[in-house]
Amino acid sequence: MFKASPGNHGPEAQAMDGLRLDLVEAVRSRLTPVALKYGYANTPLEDKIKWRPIVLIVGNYSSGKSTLINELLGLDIQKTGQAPTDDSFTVISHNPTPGAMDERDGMVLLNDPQYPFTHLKRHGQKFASHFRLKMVHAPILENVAIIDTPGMLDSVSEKDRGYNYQEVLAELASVADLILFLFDPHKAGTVRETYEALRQTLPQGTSEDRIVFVLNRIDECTTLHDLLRVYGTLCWNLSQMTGRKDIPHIFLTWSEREGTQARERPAFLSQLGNQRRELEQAIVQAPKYRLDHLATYIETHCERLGHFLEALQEYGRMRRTLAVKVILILLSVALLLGMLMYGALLQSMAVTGLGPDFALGLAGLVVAFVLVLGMVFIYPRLLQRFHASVLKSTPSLTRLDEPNRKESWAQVEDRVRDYLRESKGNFSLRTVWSDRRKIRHAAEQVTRHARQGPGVSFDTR
Ligand SMILES: Nc1nc2c(ncn2[C@@H]2O[C@H](COP(=O)(O)OP(=O)(O)OP(=O)(O)O)[C@@H](O)[C@H]2O)c(=O)[nH]1
Ligand SMILES: [Mg+2]
Repeated sequence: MFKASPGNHGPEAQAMDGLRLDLVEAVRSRLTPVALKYGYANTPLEDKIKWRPIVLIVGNYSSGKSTLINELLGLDIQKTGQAPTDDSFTVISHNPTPGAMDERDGMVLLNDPQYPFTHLKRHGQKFASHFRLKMVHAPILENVAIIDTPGMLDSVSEKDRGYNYQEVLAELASVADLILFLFDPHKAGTVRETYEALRQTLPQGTSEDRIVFVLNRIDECTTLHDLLRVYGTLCWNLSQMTGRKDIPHIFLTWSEREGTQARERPAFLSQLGNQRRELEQAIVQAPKYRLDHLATYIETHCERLGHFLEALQEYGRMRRTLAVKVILILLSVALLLGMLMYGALLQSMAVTGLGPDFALGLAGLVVAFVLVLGMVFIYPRLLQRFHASVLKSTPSLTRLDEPNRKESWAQVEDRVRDYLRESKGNFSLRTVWSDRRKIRHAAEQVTRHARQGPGVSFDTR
Protein backbone atom coordinates (compact mmCIF):
# COMPACT_ATOMS: atom_id res chain seq x y z
CA MET A 1 0.00 0.00 0.00
CA PHE A 2 1.14 3.51 -0.82
CA LYS A 3 1.87 5.22 2.49
CA ALA A 4 1.17 8.85 3.27
CA SER A 5 3.92 11.30 4.18
CA PRO A 6 3.65 14.93 5.32
CA GLY A 7 3.26 17.86 2.94
CA ASN A 8 0.69 18.56 0.27
CA HIS A 9 2.41 21.17 -1.89
CA GLY A 10 5.32 21.28 -4.31
CA PRO A 11 6.60 18.72 -6.81
CA GLU A 12 5.38 15.69 -4.87
CA ALA A 13 1.81 16.98 -4.81
CA GLN A 14 2.07 17.83 -8.53
CA ALA A 15 3.40 14.38 -9.38
CA MET A 16 0.58 12.83 -7.40
CA ASP A 17 -1.96 14.97 -9.16
CA GLY A 18 -0.42 14.02 -12.51
CA LEU A 19 -0.69 10.32 -11.69
CA ARG A 20 -4.26 10.79 -10.48
CA LEU A 21 -5.21 12.42 -13.79
CA ASP A 22 -3.42 9.65 -15.74
CA LEU A 23 -5.40 7.04 -13.87
CA VAL A 24 -8.67 8.83 -14.49
CA GLU A 25 -7.74 9.04 -18.18
CA ALA A 26 -6.94 5.32 -18.22
CA VAL A 27 -10.39 4.56 -16.80
CA ARG A 28 -11.98 6.90 -19.36
CA SER A 29 -10.21 5.42 -22.35
CA ARG A 30 -9.95 1.74 -21.37
CA LEU A 31 -12.71 0.73 -18.99
CA THR A 32 -15.58 3.09 -19.75
CA PRO A 33 -16.02 2.18 -23.46
CA VAL A 34 -16.32 -1.52 -22.55
CA ALA A 35 -18.53 -0.80 -19.52
CA LEU A 36 -20.96 1.33 -21.57
CA LYS A 37 -20.97 -1.02 -24.56
CA TYR A 38 -22.33 -3.94 -22.49
CA GLY A 39 -24.54 -1.92 -20.14
CA TYR A 40 -22.26 -2.75 -17.20
CA ALA A 41 -22.57 0.96 -16.35
CA ASN A 42 -25.01 3.64 -17.47
CA THR A 43 -22.62 6.53 -16.92
CA PRO A 44 -18.88 6.78 -17.57
CA LEU A 45 -16.95 5.02 -14.80
CA GLU A 46 -14.63 7.99 -14.34
CA ASP A 47 -17.52 10.23 -13.27
CA LYS A 48 -17.15 9.18 -9.65
CA ILE A 49 -13.40 9.60 -9.47
CA LYS A 50 -12.49 12.47 -11.76
CA TRP A 51 -13.07 15.25 -9.23
CA ARG A 52 -10.64 16.31 -6.53
CA PRO A 53 -9.96 14.09 -3.48
CA ILE A 54 -12.77 14.18 -0.92
CA VAL A 55 -12.83 14.09 2.87
CA LEU A 56 -16.22 13.16 4.34
CA ILE A 57 -16.98 14.14 7.92
CA VAL A 58 -19.66 12.10 9.66
CA GLY A 59 -20.79 11.47 13.23
CA ASN A 60 -23.47 12.23 15.76
CA TYR A 61 -25.14 15.60 15.94
CA SER A 62 -23.16 18.10 18.01
CA SER A 63 -20.01 15.97 17.92
CA GLY A 64 -18.21 19.05 16.61
CA LYS A 65 -18.05 18.32 12.87
CA SER A 66 -18.77 21.87 11.73
CA THR A 67 -16.57 23.39 14.42
CA LEU A 68 -13.69 21.18 13.25
CA ILE A 69 -14.25 22.25 9.64
CA ASN A 70 -14.33 25.96 10.56
CA GLU A 71 -11.06 25.53 12.42
CA LEU A 72 -9.42 23.63 9.58
CA LEU A 73 -10.41 26.36 7.14
CA GLY A 74 -9.69 29.22 9.52
CA LEU A 75 -13.13 30.59 8.56
CA ASP A 76 -16.52 30.54 10.20
CA ILE A 77 -18.48 29.20 7.28
CA GLN A 78 -20.46 26.41 8.90
CA LYS A 79 -23.17 26.99 11.48
CA THR A 80 -22.44 25.43 14.86
CA GLY A 81 -24.58 24.96 17.97
CA GLN A 82 -25.56 22.58 20.74
CA ALA A 83 -28.82 21.06 19.46
CA PRO A 84 -28.92 19.37 16.02
CA THR A 85 -27.92 22.50 14.11
CA ASP A 86 -27.36 21.87 10.46
CA ASP A 87 -29.53 19.41 8.54
CA SER A 88 -27.73 19.86 5.20
CA PHE A 89 -24.93 18.11 3.41
CA THR A 90 -22.40 20.79 2.48
CA VAL A 91 -19.63 20.24 -0.04
CA ILE A 92 -16.85 22.73 0.66
CA SER A 93 -14.43 23.30 -2.18
CA HIS A 94 -11.64 25.65 -3.13
CA ASN A 95 -12.22 29.16 -4.38
CA PRO A 96 -9.09 30.60 -6.04
CA THR A 97 -10.09 34.20 -5.19
CA PRO A 98 -8.84 35.19 -1.71
CA GLY A 99 -11.62 36.33 0.59
CA ALA A 100 -14.35 35.18 -1.81
CA MET A 101 -17.15 32.88 -0.79
CA ASP A 102 -19.52 31.44 -3.33
CA GLU A 103 -22.59 29.43 -2.39
CA ARG A 104 -24.66 27.30 -4.79
CA ASP A 105 -27.64 25.09 -4.22
CA GLY A 106 -27.69 21.32 -4.55
CA MET A 107 -29.01 21.33 -8.13
CA VAL A 108 -25.60 22.52 -9.36
CA LEU A 109 -23.88 19.62 -7.62
CA LEU A 110 -26.46 17.13 -8.85
CA ASN A 111 -26.60 18.28 -12.47
CA ASP A 112 -23.11 19.46 -13.34
CA PRO A 113 -21.17 16.39 -14.58
CA GLN A 114 -17.87 17.84 -13.36
CA TYR A 115 -18.96 16.85 -9.82
CA PRO A 116 -19.16 13.19 -8.78
CA PHE A 117 -22.66 13.52 -7.34
CA THR A 118 -25.01 13.12 -10.30
CA HIS A 119 -25.98 9.62 -9.09
CA LEU A 120 -27.47 11.23 -5.95
CA LYS A 121 -30.23 12.82 -8.04
CA ARG A 122 -32.39 9.79 -7.43
CA HIS A 123 -32.85 10.88 -3.80
CA GLY A 124 -35.29 13.52 -4.95
CA GLN A 125 -36.18 17.12 -4.35
CA LYS A 126 -36.13 16.94 -0.58
CA PHE A 127 -32.53 15.81 -0.60
CA ALA A 128 -31.60 18.36 -3.30
CA SER A 129 -32.84 21.12 -0.99
CA HIS A 130 -30.54 19.78 1.73
CA PHE A 131 -27.44 19.62 -0.42
CA ARG A 132 -25.24 22.62 -1.13
CA LEU A 133 -21.88 23.75 -2.38
CA LYS A 134 -19.71 26.39 -0.73
CA MET A 135 -16.54 27.60 -2.40
CA VAL A 136 -14.11 29.38 -0.13
CA HIS A 137 -10.48 30.34 -0.25
CA ALA A 138 -8.49 28.25 2.24
CA PRO A 139 -5.06 26.59 1.87
CA ILE A 140 -6.27 23.19 3.07
CA LEU A 141 -8.78 23.10 0.22
CA GLU A 142 -6.17 23.41 -2.49
CA ASN A 143 -5.99 19.65 -2.92
CA VAL A 144 -9.12 18.35 -1.25
CA ALA A 145 -12.82 19.06 -0.85
CA ILE A 146 -14.54 18.54 2.49
CA ILE A 147 -18.12 17.39 2.99
CA ASP A 148 -19.93 18.34 6.19
CA THR A 149 -22.89 16.09 6.97
CA PRO A 150 -25.89 16.50 9.24
CA GLY A 151 -25.53 14.51 12.44
CA MET A 152 -27.17 11.16 12.78
CA LEU A 153 -30.41 11.41 14.77
CA ASP A 154 -32.31 8.55 16.39
CA SER A 155 -34.01 6.23 13.94
CA VAL A 156 -37.50 7.67 14.63
CA SER A 157 -36.44 11.25 13.77
CA GLU A 158 -34.50 9.94 10.75
CA LYS A 159 -37.84 8.96 9.17
CA ASP A 160 -38.89 12.64 9.03
CA ARG A 161 -36.04 13.73 6.79
CA GLY A 162 -37.94 12.97 3.60
CA TYR A 163 -35.04 11.16 1.97
CA ASN A 164 -32.94 8.15 2.88
CA TYR A 165 -30.13 9.59 4.98
CA GLN A 166 -28.31 6.28 5.31
CA GLU A 167 -28.25 5.73 1.57
CA VAL A 168 -27.05 9.25 0.85
CA LEU A 169 -24.30 8.85 3.41
CA ALA A 170 -23.32 5.51 1.95
CA GLU A 171 -23.12 6.93 -1.58
CA LEU A 172 -21.03 9.87 -0.43
CA ALA A 173 -18.75 7.42 1.38
CA SER A 174 -18.24 5.53 -1.85
CA VAL A 175 -16.72 8.61 -3.50
CA ALA A 176 -14.77 9.79 -0.43
CA ASP A 177 -11.08 9.12 0.03
CA LEU A 178 -11.03 9.68 3.74
CA ILE A 179 -13.91 9.50 6.21
CA LEU A 180 -13.60 11.17 9.60
CA PHE A 181 -15.97 9.54 12.05
CA LEU A 182 -16.53 11.86 15.00
CA PHE A 183 -17.79 10.87 18.44
CA ASP A 184 -18.17 12.96 21.55
CA PRO A 185 -18.11 11.91 25.20
CA HIS A 186 -21.90 12.27 25.56
CA LYS A 187 -22.83 9.83 22.81
CA ALA A 188 -19.90 7.51 22.33
CA GLY A 189 -21.99 4.57 21.27
CA THR A 190 -24.98 5.49 19.14
CA VAL A 191 -23.64 5.46 15.62
CA ARG A 192 -23.95 1.84 14.65
CA GLU A 193 -26.35 2.54 11.76
CA THR A 194 -24.04 5.18 10.33
CA TYR A 195 -21.08 2.85 10.53
CA GLU A 196 -23.01 0.01 8.93
CA ALA A 197 -24.13 2.23 6.06
CA LEU A 198 -20.50 3.18 5.39
CA ARG A 199 -19.21 -0.33 5.80
CA GLN A 200 -21.61 -1.73 3.23
CA THR A 201 -20.57 0.65 0.50
CA LEU A 202 -16.83 0.47 0.91
CA PRO A 203 -15.15 -2.35 -1.00
CA GLN A 204 -14.14 -5.22 1.28
CA GLY A 205 -10.95 -4.66 3.18
CA THR A 206 -10.76 -0.92 2.54
CA SER A 207 -13.01 0.41 5.29
CA GLU A 208 -10.29 0.12 7.92
CA ASP A 209 -7.90 2.17 5.78
CA ARG A 210 -10.40 4.78 4.78
CA ILE A 211 -12.13 5.55 8.08
CA VAL A 212 -10.45 7.64 10.77
CA PHE A 213 -12.10 7.54 14.21
CA VAL A 214 -12.05 10.69 16.34
CA LEU A 215 -13.15 11.13 19.94
CA ASN A 216 -13.79 14.86 20.00
CA ARG A 217 -14.76 17.34 22.75
CA ILE A 218 -12.65 15.44 25.27
CA ASP A 219 -12.18 18.71 27.19
CA GLU A 220 -15.67 18.01 28.50
CA CYS A 221 -14.47 14.97 30.41
CA THR A 222 -13.98 16.30 33.90
CA THR A 223 -11.31 13.80 34.98
CA LEU A 224 -8.96 11.33 33.43
CA HIS A 225 -11.17 8.54 34.82
CA ASP A 226 -14.11 10.06 33.05
CA LEU A 227 -12.15 10.09 29.78
CA LEU A 228 -11.04 6.48 30.28
CA ARG A 229 -14.65 5.42 30.87
CA VAL A 230 -15.75 7.17 27.67
CA TYR A 231 -12.78 5.78 25.74
CA GLY A 232 -13.54 2.28 27.01
CA THR A 233 -17.19 2.59 25.95
CA LEU A 234 -16.17 3.79 22.52
CA CYS A 235 -13.66 0.95 22.09
CA TRP A 236 -16.29 -1.58 23.10
CA ASN A 237 -18.79 -0.10 20.63
CA LEU A 238 -16.21 0.02 17.86
CA SER A 239 -15.28 -3.61 18.37
CA GLN A 240 -18.98 -4.51 18.27
CA MET A 241 -19.45 -2.48 15.07
CA THR A 242 -16.35 -3.58 13.25
CA GLY A 243 -16.46 -7.17 14.51
CA ARG A 244 -12.75 -6.89 15.27
CA LYS A 245 -10.98 -7.42 18.55
CA ASP A 246 -8.12 -5.00 17.88
CA ILE A 247 -8.91 -1.36 18.53
CA PRO A 248 -8.40 1.05 15.61
CA HIS A 249 -6.43 4.21 16.23
CA ILE A 250 -8.70 6.84 17.79
CA PHE A 251 -7.66 10.49 17.58
CA LEU A 252 -8.35 12.34 20.84
CA THR A 253 -9.18 15.95 20.09
CA TRP A 254 -10.96 19.06 21.26
CA SER A 255 -11.50 22.51 19.95
CA GLU A 256 -9.13 25.01 21.54
CA ARG A 257 -11.46 27.82 20.65
CA GLU A 258 -14.85 26.35 21.49
CA GLY A 259 -13.70 24.07 24.25
CA THR A 260 -13.72 24.63 27.96
CA GLN A 261 -11.82 27.78 28.91
CA ALA A 262 -8.13 27.19 29.63
CA ARG A 263 -8.41 27.93 33.33
CA GLU A 264 -11.23 25.38 33.78
CA ARG A 265 -9.57 22.76 31.67
CA PRO A 266 -8.98 19.43 33.34
CA ALA A 267 -5.29 18.94 34.13
CA PHE A 268 -4.98 15.67 32.18
CA LEU A 269 -5.56 17.52 28.88
CA SER A 270 -2.16 19.17 28.88
CA GLN A 271 -0.46 15.80 29.42
CA LEU A 272 -2.53 14.09 26.78
CA GLY A 273 -2.12 16.76 24.13
CA ASN A 274 -4.59 17.68 21.43
CA GLN A 275 -4.34 15.49 18.28
CA ARG A 276 -5.96 18.11 16.06
CA ARG A 277 -2.64 18.66 14.31
CA GLU A 278 -2.28 14.96 13.46
CA LEU A 279 -5.85 14.94 12.24
CA GLU A 280 -5.15 17.91 10.02
CA GLN A 281 -2.14 16.04 8.61
CA ALA A 282 -4.36 13.04 7.84
CA ILE A 283 -6.72 15.33 5.93
CA VAL A 284 -3.89 16.93 4.02
CA GLN A 285 -2.84 13.41 2.97
CA ALA A 286 -6.20 12.67 1.34
CA PRO A 287 -4.74 13.02 -2.20
CA LYS A 288 -2.43 10.12 -1.38
CA TYR A 289 -5.31 8.03 -0.13
CA ARG A 290 -6.98 8.93 -3.44
CA LEU A 291 -4.33 6.93 -5.29
CA ASP A 292 -5.14 3.86 -3.22
CA HIS A 293 -8.82 4.60 -3.64
CA LEU A 294 -8.35 4.81 -7.40
CA ALA A 295 -6.35 1.59 -7.48
CA THR A 296 -9.09 -0.18 -5.51
CA TYR A 297 -11.78 1.37 -7.72
CA ILE A 298 -10.03 0.22 -10.88
CA GLU A 299 -9.30 -3.25 -9.48
CA THR A 300 -12.89 -3.69 -8.34
CA HIS A 301 -14.38 -2.62 -11.68
CA CYS A 302 -11.87 -4.66 -13.69
CA GLU A 303 -12.73 -7.69 -11.61
CA ARG A 304 -16.48 -7.18 -11.97
CA LEU A 305 -16.29 -6.27 -15.64
CA GLY A 306 -14.04 -9.32 -16.21
CA HIS A 307 -16.61 -11.48 -14.44
CA PHE A 308 -19.39 -9.95 -16.55
CA LEU A 309 -17.55 -10.72 -19.81
CA GLU A 310 -16.59 -14.18 -18.60
CA ALA A 311 -20.30 -14.94 -18.12
CA LEU A 312 -21.05 -13.70 -21.65
CA GLN A 313 -18.26 -15.89 -22.99
CA GLU A 314 -19.74 -18.87 -21.16
CA TYR A 315 -23.15 -18.06 -22.65
CA GLY A 316 -21.57 -17.85 -26.10
CA ARG A 317 -19.78 -21.15 -25.57
CA MET A 318 -22.96 -22.91 -24.42
CA ARG A 319 -24.83 -21.50 -27.39
CA ARG A 320 -22.13 -22.63 -29.79
CA THR A 321 -22.17 -26.13 -28.28
CA LEU A 322 -25.94 -26.22 -28.75
CA ALA A 323 -25.55 -25.15 -32.39
CA VAL A 324 -22.91 -27.81 -33.05
CA LYS A 325 -25.06 -30.51 -31.39
CA VAL A 326 -28.15 -29.50 -33.38
CA ILE A 327 -26.22 -29.47 -36.66
CA LEU A 328 -24.68 -32.89 -35.95
CA ILE A 329 -28.05 -34.41 -35.01
CA LEU A 330 -29.78 -32.84 -38.03
CA LEU A 331 -27.01 -33.98 -40.30
CA SER A 332 -27.21 -37.55 -38.97
CA VAL A 333 -31.00 -37.64 -39.30
CA ALA A 334 -30.86 -36.09 -42.78
CA LEU A 335 -28.19 -38.52 -43.97
CA LEU A 336 -30.07 -41.47 -42.51
CA LEU A 337 -33.29 -40.42 -44.21
CA GLY A 338 -31.39 -39.71 -47.42
CA MET A 339 -29.81 -43.17 -47.36
CA LEU A 340 -33.13 -44.86 -46.62
CA MET A 341 -34.69 -42.95 -49.49
CA TYR A 342 -31.83 -43.87 -51.80
CA GLY A 343 -32.09 -47.55 -50.82
CA ALA A 344 -35.86 -47.60 -51.35
CA LEU A 345 -35.57 -45.93 -54.74
CA LEU A 346 -32.84 -48.34 -55.85
CA GLN A 347 -35.05 -51.28 -54.94
CA SER A 348 -38.02 -49.88 -56.81
CA MET A 349 -35.90 -49.02 -59.88
CA ALA A 350 -37.04 -52.18 -61.72
CA VAL A 351 -40.68 -51.20 -61.25
CA THR A 352 -40.44 -47.48 -61.88
CA GLY A 353 -37.69 -47.60 -64.49
CA LEU A 354 -35.87 -44.62 -62.95
CA GLY A 355 -32.05 -44.53 -62.98
CA PRO A 356 -29.61 -44.43 -59.98
CA ASP A 357 -28.80 -40.77 -60.71
CA PHE A 358 -32.38 -39.85 -60.13
CA ALA A 359 -32.41 -41.81 -56.85
CA LEU A 360 -29.24 -40.01 -55.72
CA GLY A 361 -30.68 -36.61 -56.63
CA LEU A 362 -33.89 -37.30 -54.74
CA ALA A 363 -32.01 -38.56 -51.69
CA GLY A 364 -29.88 -35.40 -51.84
CA LEU A 365 -33.04 -33.32 -51.90
CA VAL A 366 -34.34 -35.13 -48.83
CA VAL A 367 -31.06 -34.41 -46.97
CA ALA A 368 -31.22 -30.72 -47.89
CA PHE A 369 -34.90 -30.53 -47.00
CA VAL A 370 -34.37 -32.02 -43.53
CA LEU A 371 -31.41 -29.71 -42.91
CA VAL A 372 -33.31 -26.58 -43.97
CA LEU A 373 -36.38 -27.63 -42.01
CA GLY A 374 -34.26 -28.22 -38.91
CA MET A 375 -32.33 -24.98 -39.18
CA VAL A 376 -35.37 -22.81 -39.97
CA PHE A 377 -37.91 -24.30 -37.58
CA ILE A 378 -36.30 -26.52 -34.98
CA TYR A 379 -33.02 -24.74 -34.20
CA PRO A 380 -34.57 -21.30 -33.46
CA ARG A 381 -37.04 -22.95 -31.06
CA LEU A 382 -34.31 -24.84 -29.26
CA LEU A 383 -32.28 -21.61 -29.12
CA GLN A 384 -35.23 -19.77 -27.61
CA ARG A 385 -35.67 -22.47 -24.98
CA PHE A 386 -31.96 -22.41 -24.19
CA HIS A 387 -32.00 -18.59 -23.90
CA ALA A 388 -35.03 -18.60 -21.60
CA SER A 389 -33.56 -21.30 -19.37
CA VAL A 390 -30.25 -19.41 -19.06
CA LEU A 391 -32.10 -16.20 -18.16
CA LYS A 392 -33.89 -18.15 -15.43
CA SER A 393 -30.67 -19.58 -14.00
CA THR A 394 -27.91 -17.06 -14.71
CA PRO A 395 -25.58 -18.53 -12.04
CA SER A 396 -25.11 -21.46 -14.44
CA LEU A 397 -22.94 -19.06 -16.43
CA THR A 398 -20.28 -18.82 -13.79
CA ARG A 399 -18.23 -20.52 -11.11
CA LEU A 400 -19.10 -19.35 -7.61
CA ASP A 401 -16.64 -21.35 -5.58
CA GLU A 402 -14.80 -18.42 -3.98
CA PRO A 403 -16.18 -15.66 -1.74
CA ASN A 404 -14.77 -12.87 -3.92
CA ARG A 405 -16.39 -14.38 -7.02
CA LYS A 406 -19.70 -14.59 -5.19
CA GLU A 407 -19.32 -10.94 -4.20
CA SER A 408 -18.53 -9.71 -7.71
CA TRP A 409 -21.24 -11.92 -9.24
CA ALA A 410 -23.80 -10.38 -6.87
CA GLN A 411 -22.86 -6.99 -8.36
CA VAL A 412 -23.05 -8.02 -12.03
CA GLU A 413 -25.68 -10.75 -12.26
CA ASP A 414 -28.63 -8.44 -12.97
CA ARG A 415 -26.65 -6.52 -15.57
CA VAL A 416 -25.57 -9.75 -17.32
CA ARG A 417 -29.22 -10.83 -17.42
CA ASP A 418 -30.30 -7.42 -18.80
CA TYR A 419 -27.64 -7.52 -21.49
CA LEU A 420 -28.55 -11.05 -22.57
CA ARG A 421 -32.24 -10.16 -22.63
CA GLU A 422 -31.69 -7.02 -24.71
CA SER A 423 -29.16 -8.50 -27.11
CA LYS A 424 -31.16 -11.77 -27.30
CA GLY A 425 -27.77 -13.41 -26.99
CA ASN A 426 -26.65 -12.08 -30.36
CA PHE A 427 -23.14 -10.80 -29.78
CA SER A 428 -19.75 -11.64 -31.16
CA LEU A 429 -17.82 -14.05 -28.97
CA ARG A 430 -14.61 -12.85 -30.55
CA THR A 431 -15.33 -9.22 -29.53
CA VAL A 432 -16.18 -10.29 -25.97
CA TRP A 433 -12.96 -12.27 -25.82
CA SER A 434 -10.90 -9.31 -27.03
CA ASP A 435 -12.67 -6.89 -24.63
CA ARG A 436 -11.97 -9.23 -21.74
CA ARG A 437 -8.31 -9.34 -22.69
CA LYS A 438 -8.21 -5.52 -22.80
CA ILE A 439 -9.74 -5.30 -19.32
CA ARG A 440 -7.31 -7.86 -17.93
CA HIS A 441 -4.40 -5.98 -19.41
CA ALA A 442 -5.68 -2.65 -18.05
CA ALA A 443 -6.16 -4.17 -14.59
CA GLU A 444 -2.58 -5.43 -14.49
CA GLN A 445 -0.95 -2.31 -15.83
CA VAL A 446 -3.03 0.49 -14.35
CA THR A 447 -3.39 -0.79 -10.81
CA ARG A 448 0.32 -1.59 -10.60
CA HIS A 449 1.10 2.03 -11.37
CA ALA A 450 -1.56 3.32 -9.02
CA ARG A 451 -0.08 1.29 -6.15
CA GLN A 452 3.51 2.25 -6.96
CA GLY A 453 2.74 5.94 -6.65
CA PRO A 454 3.96 8.93 -8.67
CA GLY A 455 7.13 8.95 -10.70
CA VAL A 456 6.23 6.02 -12.96
CA SER A 457 4.83 6.93 -16.32
CA PHE A 458 2.55 4.59 -18.24
CA ASP A 459 0.44 4.39 -21.29
CA THR A 460 -3.16 5.41 -20.51
CA ARG A 461 -4.55 4.24 -23.84
N1 LIG B 1 -16.35 21.94 24.83
C1 LIG B 1 -16.32 21.76 23.53
N2 LIG B 1 -17.34 22.18 22.77
C2 LIG B 1 -17.28 21.96 21.44
C3 LIG B 1 -16.17 21.33 20.83
N3 LIG B 1 -16.39 21.26 19.49
C4 LIG B 1 -17.60 21.81 19.30
N4 LIG B 1 -18.13 22.23 20.46
C5 LIG B 1 -19.44 22.82 20.63
O1 LIG B 1 -20.37 21.80 20.44
C6 LIG B 1 -21.52 22.27 19.77
C7 LIG B 1 -21.77 21.45 18.53
O2 LIG B 1 -20.76 21.67 17.60
P1 LIG B 1 -21.02 21.60 16.03
O3 LIG B 1 -19.71 21.84 15.39
O4 LIG B 1 -22.17 22.42 15.65
O5 LIG B 1 -21.41 20.08 15.94
P2 LIG B 1 -21.90 19.29 14.62
O6 LIG B 1 -21.32 17.93 14.76
O7 LIG B 1 -21.58 20.05 13.41
O8 LIG B 1 -23.46 19.21 14.88
P3 LIG B 1 -24.65 19.04 13.79
O9 LIG B 1 -24.34 19.88 12.61
O10 LIG B 1 -25.85 19.46 14.52
O11 LIG B 1 -24.68 17.58 13.45
C8 LIG B 1 -21.26 23.74 19.45
O12 LIG B 1 -21.93 24.52 20.40
C9 LIG B 1 -19.77 23.89 19.61
O13 LIG B 1 -19.44 25.17 20.13
C10 LIG B 1 -15.08 20.94 21.67
O14 LIG B 1 -14.08 20.39 21.25
N5 LIG B 1 -15.22 21.17 23.01
MG1 LIG C 1 -22.78 20.73 11.84
